[in-house]
Amino acid sequence: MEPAPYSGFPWWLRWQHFFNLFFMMFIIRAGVQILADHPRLYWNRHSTPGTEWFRFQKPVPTDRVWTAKEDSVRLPGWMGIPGIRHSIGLARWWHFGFDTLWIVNGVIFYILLFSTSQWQRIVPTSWDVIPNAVSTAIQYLSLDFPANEGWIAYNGLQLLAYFFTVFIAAPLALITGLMQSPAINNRFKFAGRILNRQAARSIHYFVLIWILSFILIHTTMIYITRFLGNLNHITTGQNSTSWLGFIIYAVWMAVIIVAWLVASPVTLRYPRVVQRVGRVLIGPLKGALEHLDPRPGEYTEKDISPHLWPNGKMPDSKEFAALEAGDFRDYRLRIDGLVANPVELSLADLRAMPFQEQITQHFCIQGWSGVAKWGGVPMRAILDLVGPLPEAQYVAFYALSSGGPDRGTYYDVHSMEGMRHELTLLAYEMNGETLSVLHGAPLRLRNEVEVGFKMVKWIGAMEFITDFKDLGNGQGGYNEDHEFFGYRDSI
Ligand SMILES: Nc1nc2c(c(=O)[nH]1)N[C@H]1C(S)=C(S)[C@@H](COP(=O)(O)O)O[C@H]1N2
Ligand SMILES: [Mo]
Repeated sequence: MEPAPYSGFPWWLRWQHFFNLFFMMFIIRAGVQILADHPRLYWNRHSTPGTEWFRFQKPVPTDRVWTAKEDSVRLPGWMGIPGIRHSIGLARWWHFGFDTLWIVNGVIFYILLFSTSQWQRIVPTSWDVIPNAVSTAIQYLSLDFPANEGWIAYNGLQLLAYFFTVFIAAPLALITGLMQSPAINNRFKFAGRILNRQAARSIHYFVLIWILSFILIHTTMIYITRFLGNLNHITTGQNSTSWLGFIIYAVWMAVIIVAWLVASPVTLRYPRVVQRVGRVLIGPLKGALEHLDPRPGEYTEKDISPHLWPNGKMPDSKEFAALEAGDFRDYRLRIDGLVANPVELSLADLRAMPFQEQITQHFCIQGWSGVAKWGGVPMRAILDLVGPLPEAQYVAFYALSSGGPDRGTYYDVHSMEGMRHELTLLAYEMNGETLSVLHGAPLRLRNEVEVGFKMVKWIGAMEFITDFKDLGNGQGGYNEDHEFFGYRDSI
């Protein structure tokens, strides 16, 4: 074969190939960890148990309450990052942080590819590629391997595989990743209806399967066709069979293996550091995009999900049991802090206030979603009643339940802007009926510009504050303190 202008592998391509592999390893591990937090895939927006087309968890039990947190699966630490159960908070920092690096690497790769002749290696320029690929496939299947001409040009099958991976699978991973984000999925109304969050999760998973198959076949072919030659192409950039290629390859693999082995233990030892690094890498971009744009009337009765996954740690105190036994007649919502008029309100007081009903989509950080109708007191009416002082910047919601074993009260902090939103409610009804304890009775928050974990259920008190540094560990909520979630995590 005549050497083409793009024969050989320039230095930038060799280094980018290494970085690509390095980033992908951790993106994949953290991604599988994220999937394990809700180990079910659906095509419908409702995440209805029983309608999943894939799961690696037993069917949802019907004889007992089964929360989304209980459904989370534990992965071994060598596989997921960091491996322990329900560690999506930390896995997300890894996944998104490395995504950023991977995308920067990818964009540079695209630019260099097209500003040199290298693109001709992996972009088919004639339909001949199809018959060529078919005949190569037949050769492979009959174990009569075609000569490895990889230095000069790829055969039809390689061409198609590389083209699909670089120009279809990689962009699809990005698009379906973004469309899983509550903020983005909710903002692009029309696109979000077609590529709903669950469909985006499912396609994202197919991309994973493609990439894993590609890595497996690609690596196998490296080993069984002219091993040293292949290694030299991608390491030394020489068309030779020198052992130097093998040595560089071995060093690269050693770097990856060491990083692989330390990733989970280091994450568990220094979780805040992982969070900080992740925030440096993705934080500003993430912050800029973290805006849901829920509209009244966006969903109608027929959109209501047959089942909304319950979540959270149920209240288990004697006091709560007593309140529940008395149908919450003795329940009082305490509202104080930086307000002109602190109050204590009974359910009857709340029911006497203005009533608002809305049908909205709920997004849990774990990956599930669902639509429900909520009824209760608009937060604007509460603001009018208590009169927040000008210093009030945030509202802390405290639950009548703990967040986890011995770690204190579940709470979360919201901005005043969120409180003034027309869809922010203190809900005591769900789908036209009195709210059940499972979903937060006597009173739960609906702040539709936020994701699930911020919507405190079983609310005991609301406090208007200037800053949340002094509450809990100072991160703005129970999950922010203990699960390393971001203050807003709607991406
Ligand atoms: N008090 C309290 N509120 C909570 C939680 C919790 O653990 N405790 N979990 C949150 C999470 S993670 C989600 S997704 C929603 C779930 O609401 P649902 O059970 O009505 O679906 O409640 C939120 N509110
Ligand atoms: Mo959640």
